[in-house]
Amino acid sequence: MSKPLVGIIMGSQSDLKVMRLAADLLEEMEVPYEITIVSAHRTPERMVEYATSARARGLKVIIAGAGGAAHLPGMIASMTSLPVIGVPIKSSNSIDGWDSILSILQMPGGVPVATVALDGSKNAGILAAQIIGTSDAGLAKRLDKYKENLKNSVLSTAAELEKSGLPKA
Ligand code: RP5
Repeated sequence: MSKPLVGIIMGSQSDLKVMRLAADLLEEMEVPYEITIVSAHRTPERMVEYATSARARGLKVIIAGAGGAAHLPGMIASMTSLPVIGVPIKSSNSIDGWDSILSILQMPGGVPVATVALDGSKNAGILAAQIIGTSDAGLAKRLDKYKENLKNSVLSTAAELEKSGLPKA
């Protein structure tokens, strides 16, 4: 197994059902990744260690997911110059998900977190692959194919709808 290029971390095991979609995408795109739990509030020392060792360990991008008072992505971004993609999660301690979104999105100037949609970890996986794909021609080809498949899927659904009309309710 090649050395991981993407680190996927999340605040709790309860985030895994969402965050595994990023891992699935990276597997599909053949991008080596690692995945673990790092909590900003429950394991702060582990968070510092993860962020400060990430570049030296060979990671190129970090995907960090958290819910509620979602400090993990921003705190990781404060300690590394690797790109950090934040995934807001609608968790058991979320009011309605906006708390997670705004905690990750509203970073101060100088410390960006590329924030995807609520529970949007699949897009986080795609974005991470696209970042790695800027210097990997084979991966860029696989990503182009992925987008081509998205287009073809919409076109064939549209053609089917136009031919058969509304499906029975
Ligand atoms: C956050 O609190 C985690 O990222 C998770 O989304 C949320 C709830 O965690 P658990 O109480 O389910 O462990 O830090």
